[in-house]
Amino acid sequence: MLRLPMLAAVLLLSASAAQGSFVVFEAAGAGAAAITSARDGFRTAVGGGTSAGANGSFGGQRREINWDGVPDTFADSALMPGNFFNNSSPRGVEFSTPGTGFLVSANSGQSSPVLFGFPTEFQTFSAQRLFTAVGSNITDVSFFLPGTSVAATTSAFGLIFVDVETISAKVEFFDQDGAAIFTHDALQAGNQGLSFLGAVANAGERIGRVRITAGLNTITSNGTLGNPNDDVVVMDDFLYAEPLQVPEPPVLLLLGLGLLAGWVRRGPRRGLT
Ligand SMILES: [Ca+2]
Ligand SMILES: [Ca+2]
Ligand SMILES: [Ca+2]
Repeated sequence: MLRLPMLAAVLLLSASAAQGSFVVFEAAGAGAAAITSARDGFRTAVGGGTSAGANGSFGGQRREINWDGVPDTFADSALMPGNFFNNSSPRGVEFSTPGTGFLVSANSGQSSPVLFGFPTEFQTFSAQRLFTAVGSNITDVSFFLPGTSVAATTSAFGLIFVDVETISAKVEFFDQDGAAIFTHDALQAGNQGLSFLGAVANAGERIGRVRITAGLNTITSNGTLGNPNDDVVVMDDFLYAEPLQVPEPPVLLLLGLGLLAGWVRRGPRRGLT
């Protein structure tokens, strides 16, 4: 009599595992103090030391990007190449967008105004630079074995949004086959506020791509929005677990598939006549 309920329970467990199972860390408020403990909780869950080593690696468990070390030559008004943080500074991520590129905000003293030209809308979590896609609210993050073109996955991703004033910012995770495994909206922080949103896999899920939606508006250039009405949102620090190589199929399995393919082409062996 127990078999059917047990089977149902097993099926339910399988279904929830297929949806992905992530621990969420989130907070929002007027300034850095409001989100630091959520950021620190995410850091602790991922692991790693307290100060970054070479290429932003925290003991091989975590990497972070705060944009602040991007050189002036790749900052506003110049675009930052989408592969900067895999080629120039090998942290194992590359960015793409349906827009026209990526902008890292200017430091004071550069010819472009700081904070993308919106000093009453934005602030930094880590001074001085912020990050945005240009002409789009979408940033896709793909993972690589740092410094190579070898596809990788991660187990955790988090970031800081700036100026989330409506339900207008979110992250979506996809596995290495492109299946959606997680989505979560960022908390609202009010004008010029900061929102932290991070999620850590707790059942072995691997993230092959992260899609970040930052606001309903876009930045088209310093001081210029896509439209005068919708909520504009930009980004500061990215944090993620060390990208690891996607495992190759086992050699024996490949060998078996090769033999099977040969058998299908030739048909079963019928002797030597
Ligand atoms: Ca920064
Ligand atoms: Ca605002
Ligand atoms: Ca806003």
